[in-house]
Amino acid sequence: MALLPILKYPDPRLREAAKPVEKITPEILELVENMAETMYDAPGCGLAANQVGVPLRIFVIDAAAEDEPSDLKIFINPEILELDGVQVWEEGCLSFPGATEEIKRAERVKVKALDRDGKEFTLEADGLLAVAVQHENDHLNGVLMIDKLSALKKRMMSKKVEKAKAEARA
Ligand code: K1U
Ligand code: ZN
Repeated sequence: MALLPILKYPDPRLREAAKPVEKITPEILELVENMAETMYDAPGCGLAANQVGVPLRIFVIDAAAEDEPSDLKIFINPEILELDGVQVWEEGCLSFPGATEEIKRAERVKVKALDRDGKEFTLEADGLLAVAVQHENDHLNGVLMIDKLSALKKRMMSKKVEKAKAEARA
């Protein structure tokens, strides 16, 4: 297993829409394992393949609370089927180090995807898991949380990211 470098805003590769996985090969399974390891190491509760420079429609999520056992979910070729209600969550993003913002999203989501065995499943989620599914699915479409902010908050977020990147380099 290996840790993968996470692309940081404004890397243009974060804006490219990811392509469907045609076949679940051993290389895809190795990528999924490395993505999970990278997510836990960051730490984060989600990671999309294009955040590690692989433009394929894959994301991983573990939205288990700290006092619960881990619950890794793998989504290959996910499709959001239903969105319902509204919730506001203080979101972070591993591609925006040092910045969080309140983002409005659907309260409940129904999503279908393939698991690591290529078997289709449907998941209905609310709370943090619903937020994470929407956040990661946005990544696969090249959409970032900064796109959902006012012009003023966009500028503030960009500055926070540049500061965090400079601190990480120092
Ligand atoms: O996609 C990403 O950049 C990961 C991101 C996903 C996310 C999930 C839920 C709400 C908003 C965003 C994160 O994991 S942000 C960091 C985070 O949620 C976290 C940080 C430390 C410990 C546990 C979770
Ligand atoms: Zn993100």
